[in-house]
Parts: sequence; structure tokens; C-alpha cells
Amino acid sequence: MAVAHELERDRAALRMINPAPYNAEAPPEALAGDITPVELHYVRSNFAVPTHDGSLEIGGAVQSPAMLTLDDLRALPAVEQAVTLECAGNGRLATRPLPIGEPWGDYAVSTSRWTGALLSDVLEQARPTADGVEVRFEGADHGPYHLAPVLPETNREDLAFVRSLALEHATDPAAEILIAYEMNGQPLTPDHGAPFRLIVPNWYAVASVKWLKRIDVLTEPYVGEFQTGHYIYEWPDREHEPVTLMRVRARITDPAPGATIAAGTYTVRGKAWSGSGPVTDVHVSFTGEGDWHPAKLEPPKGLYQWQEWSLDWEASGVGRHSLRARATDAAGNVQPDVPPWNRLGYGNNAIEVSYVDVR
Ligand SMILES: Nc1nc2c(c(=O)[nH]1)N[C@H]1C(S)=C(S)[C@@H](COP(=O)(O)O)O[C@H]1N2
Ligand SMILES: [Mo]
Repeated sequence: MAVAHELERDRAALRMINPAPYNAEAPPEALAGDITPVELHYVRSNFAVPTHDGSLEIGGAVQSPAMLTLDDLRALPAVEQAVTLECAGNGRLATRPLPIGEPWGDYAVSTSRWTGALLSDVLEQARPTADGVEVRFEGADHGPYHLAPVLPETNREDLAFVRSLALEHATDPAAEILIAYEMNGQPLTPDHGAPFRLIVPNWYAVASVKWLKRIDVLTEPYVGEFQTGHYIYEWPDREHEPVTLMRVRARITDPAPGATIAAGTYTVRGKAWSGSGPVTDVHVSFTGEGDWHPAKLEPPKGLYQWQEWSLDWEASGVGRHSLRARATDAAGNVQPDVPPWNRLGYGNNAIEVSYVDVR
């Protein structure tokens, strides 16, 4: 159970967006390293941190329902992998017209090393029946939901955080979906889903259900506020689509936005990531349209984490410069100049602009 001083300690270095439920961005320096320290990892929660009784129920359309504990999960083969998590609402504040929702800047993104059991192992033990189509994941958090339900049938008085995945995806060992119980080698903290949570690589982090309480195999597709209400791209001009893979995105981490640097050679550094990765190239511009220079892109250190890139910039011209980085991924996706507008403000991966003064 989360105690106040524990939460206070875990939240001290973050940039608060909303005190209750607690939502906060990573400070920019959190992106400097390969792995984000736990206390710098952004937090996004739809409800207050819940109590969790330590058990995980596996049921629904399965032949062997089970009740698992942390020890049961630890007894399964452990997988450790670095995974970049990004909130689908990251960058919402830069979208025009401004959608409703948490006003995220650009720092609802972080990378940790997650350790846990493979979801595919847990589901194999439970033996889904032949008519299973999806898997439903329920968090222990719930509460009143008066903000802006999209689905008319939403229970505004007491809503739980529930998501689903296709059975084929959930049972695929190659998808490497974890029921994670450690973050950077430590037990999960209350804000990040203690005692265990889902980690779905490559997907926007809404899929990575925290405080996991129940897993049920379903014989019908799941309908619910956080699955078919919110977290849907409501395009103005075409079919709505569910929010799934992270869109390709690059970020300049050095120099910091608004920094003043001395004239001379400056090594510009940054990160780039995509749920359809790896990232295959990053180009950097210093003036605006037309002067894209290829950056040196480091190979991925893992399948599911951001990549580092750098470029030596001859910063000889005294004055203000507008810096932009633009990434392309293995699927051929390139960052757009203008965010792809949708009513709820998801998936803004437009090229970011920061300025730097050379003195
Ligand atoms: N149970 C539960 N899981 C959840 C959420 C939530 O509100 N409740 N928020 C989701 C969203 S929208 C994001 S972006 C990630 C954030 O994970 P973090 O707080 O560890 O960064 O958790 C996801 N899992
Ligand atoms: Mo999110």
C-alpha cells in the first residue's frame, strides 16, 4: 500500500501536470541517458493509486483458471528488457485546435529496464479455449469518472481501468509482453503499478496496464471507456482507429531548448524511437526548410528502446538558430511537420522545434 511519504519521495523530481489523479512529466534531463531512473520516469494515472491485495486472477475462457502471486510470477522464467514507454497524449499541448485531456508537453516518455514473466507463459498455463478472441486486463484502480466519457454506457460513478489485446498478440512469445514486477532492478513503485503490471513493447503505454488484478480470456471483443471510448483516433475525415503502436519521433536532448552556447563545433545529441522500429535515419535542420543534415544514428541497443543519435554542428553564426530533428523508421514512416489532428489529441509526433542562441 502506498504511503504518503513514499509517494512524495517518488514524485519530488517530476514536473507535475495534475495532482489528483497524479500525472507528471519527466524532467528534460531524464532523456540524457539510455535508461531513465525510476524517480525521473513520467507517471500517467487515470485514478488514484489503488490498494492491491497481491493476487492476480486468471479466468474467463480458459481451461485452467488460476490465482497467481508475485512468487508464482517470479517462479516463471524471467525476461528483462528495456522498453520505451510513451503516453499517447504526449505532445497534446502543441496540437491546434487544442483537444481536451491532460495538457502534456513533450516529456511523457521514458525508458526503463523491465523484468517479469512472459504473458504468453502465463496464458499457456491457463490454456485459453478455442473460442477465445481477446484478453482483458483489469487494473486495481477505479473511481468516479466525470471528466468526459465517450461511451454513453460508461459508469461515471465507479469506473475501472480495463484494456484488452487480441488473443493472438497476447499469446505470442515473440511479442515479449511482460507481466513486470521490477523496474530498473527494483520492485515496482506504487506510481508505476506495484506489485505487477503489463508491459506491451512498441505500443503507446496505455496498453501497459498497471496494478494488474485480473486477466480474462474473452470470446467477444472488449468494449469499454479506455478501449473503445478513449484511446481512439477520431479523425475528422476518415474512419476512427484504435491507438496502438508508438509513432516515429525524434527529440533533441542537447543543447537544451533555449540554451546559449559558444560559437564553434557543438555535438548535438538526441533520441529517436518508433513502435514500428528500428529508427533508420535522423536528419537535423538548423535554419528551417531545406537544410536537412544526416545525423549519426546508433544501432538499437534493444528491440524496444529509443536509439541515440548525434551530429557535429559548426555553430559559427552568432545569433538564434532553430533546431529540428526528423526521424524515419523501418516501416518508412517519417515525422510530419504538422501534427495529425484528432479530437482527443493522440499520437502527436510532429517535428519539434527548439531554438539555441550562439554567442
Ligand atoms: N491500471 C492502470 N494502468 C495504466 C493507466 C491507468 O490509469 N491505470 N494509465 C496508462 C497510461 S495512459 C500510461 S501512459 C501508462 C503510464 O505508465 P507510467 O505511469 O508507469 O509511466 O500507464 C498505463 N497503464
Ligand atoms: Mo497514456
